[in-house]
Amino acid sequence: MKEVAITRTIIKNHMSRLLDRLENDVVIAGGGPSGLVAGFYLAKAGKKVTLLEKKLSLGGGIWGGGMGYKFAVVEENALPILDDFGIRYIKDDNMYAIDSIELASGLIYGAVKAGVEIFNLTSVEDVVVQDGRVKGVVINSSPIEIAGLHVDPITLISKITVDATGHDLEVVRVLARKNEIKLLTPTGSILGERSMDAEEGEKFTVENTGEVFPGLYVAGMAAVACFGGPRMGPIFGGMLLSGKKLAKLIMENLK
Ligand code: 48F
Repeated sequence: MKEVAITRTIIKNHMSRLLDRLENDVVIAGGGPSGLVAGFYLAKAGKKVTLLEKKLSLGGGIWGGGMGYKFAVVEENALPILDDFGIRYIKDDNMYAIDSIELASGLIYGAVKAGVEIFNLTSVEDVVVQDGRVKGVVINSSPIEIAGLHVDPITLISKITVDATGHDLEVVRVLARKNEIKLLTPTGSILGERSMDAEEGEKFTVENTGEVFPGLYVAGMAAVACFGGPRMGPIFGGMLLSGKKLAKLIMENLK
């Protein structure tokens, strides 16, 4: 029967992809701009990268531009990244405007084509910690999590784990809550996001992209929330540059 063939094809393909990703070079939590860009460059460099997104669709905060007006903005320093993805932009004043639909879909498609294995509807709810190091993620199905069902999670192992979960900083938060540890921040704790300052926020994001605990890195708004920087609204250059810097740092670490 055709119905059996359809179901078998779906289950077989999904399971073979998932089984291939039980051990990874890099696992990225969060499919916003910083996570997608980091995954793209790491996969292009030949690393085995798995990206987990808790929602149905990826792209994080890109889709709505600013207050639902569908344009995102970058400055000149982010253009080489857009060029690598083949995403178009329009020069406007000293800014570059990008249709947020093209930005989100272009980053997602670029990451997939580069070889990032993406699982949506998958929530990172905890990390694996052994010998003072993060060694992977604990995951569950988002619908199970949303329903609040008591169903145990499963784990994926990785040499490097990335928190790219945006403003909520979900991975670092659970690590800090459950373990008596000091983060590699100035106070050893999470410093929290500050109010808007677009210029400073962009710089801060890139500068603070990096390792926050052995085996665990932060990028994008997660880096801002972790290290106590200002938010920056719908300017996205810092997010893209953060993803690219993260890929470089991880490549050096994995050598
Ligand atoms: O929020 P998000 O787009 O993060 P980002 O890459 O970019 C921030 C900008 O979009 C914007 C901004 C620009 O100036 O301020 O906000 O830092 O994407 C984060 C993604 O992570 C997912 C979430 O659904 C979103 O798509 N996410 C959050 N928590 C989890 C998660 C989790 N526990 N497991 C998996 N995915």
